[in-house]
Amino acid sequence: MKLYDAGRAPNPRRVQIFLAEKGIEIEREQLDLNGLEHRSPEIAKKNPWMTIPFLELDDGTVISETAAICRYFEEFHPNPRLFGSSPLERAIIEMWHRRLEMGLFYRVAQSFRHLHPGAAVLEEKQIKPWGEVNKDKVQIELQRLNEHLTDNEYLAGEAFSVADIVGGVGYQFMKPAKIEVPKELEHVKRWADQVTKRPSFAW
Ligand SMILES: N[C@@H](CCC(=O)N[C@@H](CS)C(=O)NCC(=O)O)C(=O)O
Repeated sequence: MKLYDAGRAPNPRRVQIFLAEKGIEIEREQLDLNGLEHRSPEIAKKNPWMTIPFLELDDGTVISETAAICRYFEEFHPNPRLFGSSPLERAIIEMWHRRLEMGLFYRVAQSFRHLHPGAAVLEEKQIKPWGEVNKDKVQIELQRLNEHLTDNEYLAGEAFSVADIVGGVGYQFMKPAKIEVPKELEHVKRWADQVTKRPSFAW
C-alpha cells in the first residue's frame, strides 16, 4: 500500500501523527500541493476528489478522507487505541473528533484559505468575509474548549485520542492562519502544549 502525502499540510499531518503514534511505517509519495501535483490527471484518476492524504491499497482500492484512513489503520493496529475501546469510549471520542474537526480545524482552514495570500493558488476565489467569519468562530470554539479543558486532561477525557490529533493540528494551523489565542485561555494552552510536545507531533 502507498500513502499519498503532502509534507506539512494539515490533513496529511493528521495521518502522519496517527501513524507515528502507532509506530506504523509505510511507503509514501509526497505531492507538491502548491505545484498542484494533486490535480494532475494521473492523481485525479486515483482520487477524483483531488485531496491529500489518500491511501492506495495493493489491489488499487483508494481510501481518501483523513478520518477514514485513520480508522482503517486502527482496525489492523489496534494498539494504542486512538478511537476508544468500549462503545461509550468510542462514542465520546467520535463526538470530540467531529467537534474538533468541524468546530476548530475546518474553521481555521477556511480562515487560512480565504485570507492568506499563499492559499490563493488552491482557493481560486478567496472570499475575505467568509475567512473573517470563520476566524471569529474559532474564538467562540476556543472559549468553549477552554471551559471543557478546565477539568479534562485530554479532549475526550483521561486518554490521548484521535480527537487530540485533529485538535492539536488545528491549533498549530492557527499560527499560519494568524489567529491568536487569548492569554486567559490557559487550559487550552496547557492542553495544546501537552499534545503538541508529543514525539509524534515533531516536524
Ligand atoms: N476532507 C478531506 C480534506 C482533505 C484536504 O482538503 N486536504 C488538503 C490538504 S490539507 C488538500 O488536499 N487540498 C487540496 C486543494 O485544496 O486543492 C480529508 O479529511 O482528508
